[in-house]
Amino acid sequence: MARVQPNVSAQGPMVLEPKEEVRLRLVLLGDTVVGKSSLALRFVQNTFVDSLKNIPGAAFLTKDICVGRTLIRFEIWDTVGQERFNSLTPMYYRNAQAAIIVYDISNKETFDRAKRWLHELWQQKQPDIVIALVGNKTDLCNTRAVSNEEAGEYVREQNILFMEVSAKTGTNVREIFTELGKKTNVTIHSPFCTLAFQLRGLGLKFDPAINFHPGVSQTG
Ligand SMILES: Nc1nc2c(ncn2[C@@H]2O[C@H](COP(=O)(O)OP(=O)(O)O)[C@@H](O)[C@H]2O)c(=O)[nH]1
Ligand SMILES: [Mg+2]
Repeated sequence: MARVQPNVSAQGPMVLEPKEEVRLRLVLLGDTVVGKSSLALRFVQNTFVDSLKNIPGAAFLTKDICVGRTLIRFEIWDTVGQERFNSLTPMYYRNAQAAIIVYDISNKETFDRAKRWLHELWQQKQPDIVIALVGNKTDLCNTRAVSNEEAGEYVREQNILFMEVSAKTGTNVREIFTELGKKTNVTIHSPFCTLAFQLRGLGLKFDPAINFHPGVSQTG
């Protein structure tokens, strides 16, 4: 069980227990080589690997963060290359509570592909899924091909979260996950999810997730 870090105040150490814990199943979507795995690794381990071939094929990572008094356990599902062949099945994102659709700001084609992923997600009609569009590689702004304005205008129409980030420098990476966590936490308090919590409190497991990848779990 993850613990909340002690909060040191002028009066001495004070431990703030979380009022609740939520599990958040998040999927990463987007074209190949846009930096999905790099974003996950930056968020979970605060590391960056500059060479594609050195990036481990992490299918499943976890990370706990506190948002207010809520401990959010992100369960991050990353593809291990299936997106390259357009072979991601809807099963990959069917039970997701949050999705990050990634594009590379220096590659217009990946932005167009991200729009198609969003369209695909809307078609699934998943209630309460919280979606963020993320423009990665802001460190490559010299070769930018998608302007912040263009992407911003698009997300306003779609009413989803949007942030430009860099997995390489770490800019905005924690921020976008935190924003998603906050928004999902609001959504999670729908009557359906409240019931799930009550069942859990009674010791009954409510687990709609389908695990179909073997994977490693990392908490930190
Ligand atoms: N310059 C730059 N390169 C990045 C960034 N994020 C990822 N990359 C590189 O882009 C390539 C693809 O990254 P990867 O995470 O494997 O992409 P994925 O196929 O979407 O999972 C790798 O060579 C990464 O080092 C970034 O923010 N800036
Ligand atoms: Mg990858």
